[in-house]
Amino acid sequence: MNKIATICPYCGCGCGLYLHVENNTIVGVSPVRNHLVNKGSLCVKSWNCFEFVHHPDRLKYPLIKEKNGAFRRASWDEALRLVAARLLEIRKSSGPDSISIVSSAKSTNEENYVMMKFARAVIGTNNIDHCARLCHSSTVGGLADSFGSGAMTNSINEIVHAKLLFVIGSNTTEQHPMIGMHMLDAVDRGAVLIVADPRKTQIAGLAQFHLRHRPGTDVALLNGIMNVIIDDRLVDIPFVKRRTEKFDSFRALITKYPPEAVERITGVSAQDIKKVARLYATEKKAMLFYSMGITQHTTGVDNVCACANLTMLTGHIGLPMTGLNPLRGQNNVQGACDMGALPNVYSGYQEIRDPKSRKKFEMAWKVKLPRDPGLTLMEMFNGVLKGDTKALYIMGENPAVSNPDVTHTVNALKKLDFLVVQDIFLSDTAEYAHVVLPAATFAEKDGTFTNTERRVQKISAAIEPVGESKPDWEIICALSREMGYDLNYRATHEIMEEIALLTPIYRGILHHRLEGDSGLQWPCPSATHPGTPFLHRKKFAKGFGTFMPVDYVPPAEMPDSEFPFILTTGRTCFHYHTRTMSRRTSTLERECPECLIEINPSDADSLQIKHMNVVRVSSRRGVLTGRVYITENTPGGVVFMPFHFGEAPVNMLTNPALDPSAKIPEYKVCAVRIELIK
Ligand SMILES: Nc1nc2c(c(=O)[nH]1)N[C@H]1C(S)=C(S)[C@@H](COP(=O)(O)OP(=O)(O)OC[C@H]3O[C@@H](n4cnc5c(=O)[nH]c(N)nc54)[C@H](O)[C@@H]3O)O[C@H]1N2
Ligand SMILES: Nc1nc2c(c(=O)[nH]1)N[C@H]1C(S)=C(S)[C@@H](COP(=O)(O)OP(=O)(O)OC[C@H]3O[C@@H](n4cnc5c(=O)[nH]c(N)nc54)[C@H](O)[C@@H]3O)O[C@H]1N2
Ligand code: SF4
Ligand SMILES: [Mo]
Repeated sequence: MNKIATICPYCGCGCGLYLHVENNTIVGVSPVRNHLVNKGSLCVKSWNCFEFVHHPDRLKYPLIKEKNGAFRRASWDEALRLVAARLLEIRKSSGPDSISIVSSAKSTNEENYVMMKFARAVIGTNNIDHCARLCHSSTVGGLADSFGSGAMTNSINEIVHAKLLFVIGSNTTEQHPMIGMHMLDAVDRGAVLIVADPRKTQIAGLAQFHLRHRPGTDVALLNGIMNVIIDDRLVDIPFVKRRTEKFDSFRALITKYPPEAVERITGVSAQDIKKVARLYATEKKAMLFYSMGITQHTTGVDNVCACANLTMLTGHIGLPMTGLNPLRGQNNVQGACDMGALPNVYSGYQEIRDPKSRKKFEMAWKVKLPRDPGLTLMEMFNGVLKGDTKALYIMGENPAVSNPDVTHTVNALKKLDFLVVQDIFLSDTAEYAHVVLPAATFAEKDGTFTNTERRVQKISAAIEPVGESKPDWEIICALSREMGYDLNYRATHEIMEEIALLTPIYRGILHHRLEGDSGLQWPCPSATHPGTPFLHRKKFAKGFGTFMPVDYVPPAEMPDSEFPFILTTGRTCFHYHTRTMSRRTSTLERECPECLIEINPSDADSLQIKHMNVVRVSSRRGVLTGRVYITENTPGGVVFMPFHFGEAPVNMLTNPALDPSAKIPEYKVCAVRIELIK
């Protein structure tokens, strides 16, 4: 049996594992013992991460849709020729910006780089985006304004040495289990754990303080905490003076948020706000963590800026065991952003609007590049319905289940002149495609993933690609050549060499430096640089850190007499997103076979609903049915549903209202009605 060291394909923790291979078949998994993140452990998804790889449903050859709507098997030659011809035709008749590209946070850095080069150099459009838009675009935007860099500031292996952990809007032990493990180790060593979450998650149950605020009231809560810190003279004045700007206007705004007023907005007692403020401000080794509870709001950027303000006010940034730590979701969502699979930047966040950057990429790629930022993910689908977007190329994403208000998305998918889906399975989205291209999984390819703490790690092929599937980068290169642009690499290390050459934060990151158990954390500006465990050490990436005064604004859609409940959506620990992989994994499916609607006992009582009764949930956008799970973990007035299940598509209900600058949808709050089905 061979043991191949690689990285888990699920979440952004980036755990190291071995795939055990016999006769080109993966027969088992085991953790890398010395890995800095998982230290010899794995979570349940990862222990079972080889089952989907060999699942009979894997796409094994290209498919072309026939006139009668059925797919037929095609050769690679035929499929690529068709895709190239259709894309060239559409570009000729409607211009390059009538084509949009969705890249993938499940694919490698090398593949995302190749995809963004394909969009910009081959198609000639900046219309490229990916699921980070639905996830941490508020972080990328908000932290660019506050600090100048939108990434997790500190490292996972610092957590155990911290003395205080403040976790806001992150269900860490379920969604980032191995980071959760470090947090619980810290608590065992005496660290104080504070959790702010409307739901009583597992980690909230383990916290000394659980602030159970109303969904969408984070700005008020954080402003209230900062009001106490200023009032009690707990501000780190030397830090604020030396390292930050615009403190005065910020302080003026914070006076509007005394804890008693904040109690009325959030439902958290003034007493608790004061206690938490004092604890956080006075402990030097205090780390702040957040995730989707902060970002997925129409005020996502404001929420992120409020978190950044708190770290600057207390000087809890730029040192080990401090910082502002957005937990990135997908295995390679950090990398997909780093590689410029975004409409406004090339790799390494180099602005396309900056003539110097554009010139550099034009010289390297030997083509003229488009100047204006492209469409964001939701704008692409709106563009289809408006008639501006004619073709979509979707690699490794399943918007027919994951977008908000999916009815709108599905209408757009149906209306497209041409849809290509490149996936490992025939996903819900792929059903609408004109051409489906079979991609190889993480276990069948080489390259790198960048985890949430900016750690770039090597993945290695354990087996040959299943059927005729190919690694994403090979497919895109072959398609480019078919379209007349010579995109050609012999292996993924050559792609990384090009990335390093053009991307200052990745300059020293080359495959041969990533052997071993720890990879390299960017920024890594030279071939001898050891990587950067924490950011903003002596100065912020943008020079001074900026206090951004942000006021509390309620969510876009609040409950009323017609739709009296707040629906908040998210995840469970046994399933992953649109379930393409986790439902094809018997252990995970066994543990969580159906979508349950979580409701508080008092609400269930008043609606005369019993445990496991079937209810109808409706919002202004759609209706679904499902069984209820009565639990105190969900607060009164709020129902919770995971978005994993195509059978109970919660995104038929969610509100597509967007944060005005980050364009992230408000997945965490919309108004619904619940009715018992007799
Ligand atoms: N098992 C599993 N793991 C995953 C994933 C998965 O699908 N399954 N997905 C990965 C991805 S891409 C991501 S982005 C991460 C997401 O990881 P998380 O962000 O931890 O997961 P979510 O369930 O989306 O939401 C987090 C928490 O926000 C809380 N919340 C809801 N509304 C509010 C609010 O207004 N304020 C605050 N403060 N909190 C609120 C919810 O109660 C929930 O506990 O998980 C990653 N890991
Ligand atoms: N209601 C609600 N909706 C949400 C959220 C929420 O909290 N609530 N969260 C949002 C967030 S944070 C996220 S990140 C998105 C996720 O949304 P998506 O990215 O659309 O969801 P996934 O199911 O992860 O889709 C990944 C696809 O890639 C395929 N795949 C896996 N590996 C590979 C590969 O190597 N190559 C290729 N080509 N394909 C591959 C999988 O089969 C799958 O179809 O969902 C968002 N939607
Ligand atoms: S914590 Fe995340 S990266 Fe680690 S094993 Fe679990 S799913 Fe994989
Ligand atoms: Mo995500």
